[in-house]
Amino acid sequence: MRIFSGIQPTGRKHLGNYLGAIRQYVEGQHRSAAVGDVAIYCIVDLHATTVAYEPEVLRERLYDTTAILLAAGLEPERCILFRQGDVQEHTELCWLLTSVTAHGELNRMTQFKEKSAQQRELVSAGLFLYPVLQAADVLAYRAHEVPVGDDQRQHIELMRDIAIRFNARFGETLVVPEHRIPDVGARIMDLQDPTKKMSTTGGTVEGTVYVLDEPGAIEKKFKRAVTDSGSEIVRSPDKPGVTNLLDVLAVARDITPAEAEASMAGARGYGDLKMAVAAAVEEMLAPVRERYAEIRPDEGALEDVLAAGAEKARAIAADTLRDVRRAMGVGPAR
Ligand code: AQP
Repeated sequence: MRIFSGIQPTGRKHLGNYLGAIRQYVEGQHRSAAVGDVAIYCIVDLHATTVAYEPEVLRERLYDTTAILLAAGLEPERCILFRQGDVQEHTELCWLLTSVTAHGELNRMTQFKEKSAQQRELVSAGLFLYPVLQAADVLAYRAHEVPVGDDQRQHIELMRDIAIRFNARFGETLVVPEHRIPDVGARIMDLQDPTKKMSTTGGTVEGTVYVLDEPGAIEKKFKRAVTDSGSEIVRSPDKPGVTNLLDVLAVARDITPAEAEASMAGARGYGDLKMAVAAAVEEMLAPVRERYAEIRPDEGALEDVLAAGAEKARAIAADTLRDVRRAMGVGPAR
């Protein structure tokens, strides 16, 4: 069972990233190791260049994200953690896969539509090709499983279609991966607008809880969370605010949503729910924040982790690329 996932070096990772993806990464590294395989996690700096960015800031944010992942529990001895730009096979495979990707498919990607609408100066061709590079990331490692949040469902479907089409056209070469989207926590909503997902670029500042937020900030954001009419603390489609809070409470406490609901039976109102969620999230994130403070200053050590990870990743990806080139008739026959 080989697991692969990528995460953007946006630095300020939020609660959605943590519950939808990062916690799954930590669990996945143990599950993979238990069956003699390896989980591979990549910080996707090349993806981050598809929208407006500052080069110096990108490098800083990459270290921030690396430190967050290590602080959350990734162990470089148990998994492969590396920087996408260090393994050139990703970009080569991206190009090769464009030959089995339909232009119309890329045009239908909702993330492209949303992100291109946000760009002020340039909608880059890289943004359009983003899902193909993402497919290359996963397919280069012949991964079976991709832990992601719900917003990545469409991209995973596309990468499956790309792999299936490649195998049909050039012969069985690539593994068709499955997504792993958690039952609860796959779509954490913005606390100020619970009809929108918590997001790095599209959300509200007050409605976004960051992994590195101090306890006071976390409490303030939950206290001000937008809830719904009525006072019943139940999960229901017409109560998106309360449902979101109960989901966060459930995953933070490692209980089911039904148990989270039951635990609030004696609550006096939404205020009690907000305080309970804030406390559970603070407790969950405190150790991550503390470890981050220890790990982040040593950029040399972070570079060492990334370089060692890249070497291991390159060995696997180079093997796949050799097969892909051969199957496609690119380069010499042997
Ligand atoms: N709200 C969310 N709930 C659950 N999971 C989420 N993810 C993102 N938002 C939520 C999952 O986090 C992983 C990393 O996402 P990314 O690499 O795309 O990082 P990002 O760009 O900083 O995250 P955002 O918030 O998704 O950015 P925007 O909205 O600006 O594009 C992925 O597995 C994702 O599913």
